[in-house]
Amino acid sequence: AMEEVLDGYPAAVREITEEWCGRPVVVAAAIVDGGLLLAQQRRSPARHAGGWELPGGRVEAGETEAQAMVRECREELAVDVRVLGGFGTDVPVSADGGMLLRGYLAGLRDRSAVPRPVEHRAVRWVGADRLPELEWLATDRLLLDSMRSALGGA
Ligand code: 9L3
Ligand code: MG
Repeated sequence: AMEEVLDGYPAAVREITEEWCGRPVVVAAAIVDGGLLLAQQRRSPARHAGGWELPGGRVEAGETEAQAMVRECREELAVDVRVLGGFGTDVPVSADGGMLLRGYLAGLRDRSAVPRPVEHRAVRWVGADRLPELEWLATDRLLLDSMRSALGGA
């Protein structure tokens, strides 16, 4: 589909677009509830252990990004989320074969559900003032301003 969209564009534009827009996507959920954002702490792989991130993972074949987000949040947190909108900008995940991290704003379907760290070391609800204190993965740290905005800050 992308080839058709790019038909007629100069070769340089096609190359750059395929290089960047054709990358596999890792979705990340900015789950917001009651003025707090959900962060989770990784236990693996070793280079990410202890780092904090937004929940999510790779989009699998035949899946939409929204479907991937719902699946990942079930797997990682054992809760159902709904996609509420876009979030931030794409961030390259350079260490992993040129994937792109793409965030979506999300909410809990059942607000009384309690997210559990199924695969992770810890899960925490964080207010805007405490966001910078966490040791975010480098990719997710680039989304700090967007996290603050999602919590209603400036
Ligand atoms: N990643 C970075 N920040 C995130 C997520 C969900 C993922 N918020 C990076 C870590 C891995 C890659 O993307 O290098 C794939 O993620 P996962 O499938 O290991 O969660
Ligand atoms: Mg994951």
